[in-house]
Amino acid sequence: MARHEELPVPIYTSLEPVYGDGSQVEEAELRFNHLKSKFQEFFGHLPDIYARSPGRVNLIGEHIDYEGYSVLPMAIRQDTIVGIRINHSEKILRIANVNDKYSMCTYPADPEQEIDLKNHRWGHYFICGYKGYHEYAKLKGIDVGLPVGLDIIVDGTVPTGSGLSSSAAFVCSATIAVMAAFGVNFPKKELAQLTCECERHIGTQSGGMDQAISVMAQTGFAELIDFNPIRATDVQLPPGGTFVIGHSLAESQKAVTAATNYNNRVVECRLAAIVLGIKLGMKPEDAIANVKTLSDVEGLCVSFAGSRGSSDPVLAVKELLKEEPYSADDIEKITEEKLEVIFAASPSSLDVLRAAKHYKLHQRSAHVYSEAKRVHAFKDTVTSNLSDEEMLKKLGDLMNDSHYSCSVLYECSCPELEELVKTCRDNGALGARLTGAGWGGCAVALVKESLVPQFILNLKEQFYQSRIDKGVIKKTDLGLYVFASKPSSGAAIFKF
Ligand code: NG1
Ligand code: MG
Repeated sequence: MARHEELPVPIYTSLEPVYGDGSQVEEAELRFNHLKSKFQEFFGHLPDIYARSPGRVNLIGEHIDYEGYSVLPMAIRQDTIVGIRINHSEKILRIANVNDKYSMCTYPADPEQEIDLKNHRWGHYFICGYKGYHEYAKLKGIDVGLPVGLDIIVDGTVPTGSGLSSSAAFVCSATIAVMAAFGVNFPKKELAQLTCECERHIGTQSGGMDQAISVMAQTGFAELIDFNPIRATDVQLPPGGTFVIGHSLAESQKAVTAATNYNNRVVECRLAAIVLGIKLGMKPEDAIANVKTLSDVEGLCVSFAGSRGSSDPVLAVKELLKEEPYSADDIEKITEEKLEVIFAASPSSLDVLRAAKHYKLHQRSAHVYSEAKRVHAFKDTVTSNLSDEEMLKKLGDLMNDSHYSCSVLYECSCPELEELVKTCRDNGALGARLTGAGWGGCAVALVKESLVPQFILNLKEQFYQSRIDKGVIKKTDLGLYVFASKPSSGAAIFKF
């Protein structure tokens, strides 16, 4: 039997396979009806076809996908639905949203168009998928014909800027909708790769975790996602534990702040990898040409550690990289090349260099190597024969260690997340950590199933009530900001 990632995106004629048969399917029916009537209102007819793709919560493995390391997310039920119809009358992409907050965006029906990154608009995420589909179709020799107009509507329920990957849910559903509108379907693992690449048109140098889980998730399982090539392995979570997601209510605007946070870390990791490579015997020009990620020099670090009786690459980091931040000058003495030359091919990295004061190579690489290990420890714990009780405790400890590393070594937390994580732990969470890119957004806590209702009540009282009082959120919206989550299913196409 083919692994499920080799299969194309499933096409359904009813909502049940994705939304089950309980209240969720009723909710989905309402959403689809609303979406259809809005589409009718905007465009005067109904969509031809629909695509949906979910958000995700990352359980462990933060900021390591772009360094080539495996991560362990699960899909959540919140998703983005895109309704689409080819419109031969005008060569325009008209992108509407069911939410009035997002006014209609129009773009030329031109797959070659550049995205205007200086003027951020919500419709840009659709264009990522539109361009991505065409680039990939071209690569596969599929005749896409002359550009045609598309009428599009979007309905997203993944809170934005929350670390739950609203962006990937949008880009994946957009790509799949365009693909489906043109009557094409690709294997899920190819889609995971292509959506990862096309989301980079928005200017973040993302790894592939979010798109991979959004496209390939299976109901009831978290997935261990490997890269190069992309693979997904089902991970059955232990009974008795539930993941509760809570929003810190600090919004992380990753597309806007990339140069000083997300892309900055990608650049720091690359520099750390090059410097480690050189210190471990590579010629500077070879390291610059060939070392892209910390995983590229892990072998060298492990050999070095081996010479000291260990197998931990962090040992090489500790001995070879100073803890004080590096200046550009410090690094250029080692690389014998200007940083601007090393990153000449990447405009978004050049933005990072312009904004950076210094580079914390020791801390960033210590995080990446240790976090990569924790992902495997998490997976091994789940498949071990520990008792449920012991297993949950161990998983919680790993999540706590991951948070510490994100917060102290990677510095991608923020005061609101720290407060929320602490509140979770004070109320009996076995472990709690920030999830997603950080700098705002959500935390995820592992909680004993029997304690979940009380746990959520306590969070409401101790974390959210003061924010309701200050008018940051409405009491009636609380359910959007704190909820328990089960692993949900991946992308799907609907044709009714
Ligand atoms: P979010 O939480 O969606 O901003 C980002 C990256 C991931 C991964 C995590 C950190 C994108 C689309 N996603 O996620 O690839 O690197 O941060 O683990 O940029
Ligand atoms: Mg995102």
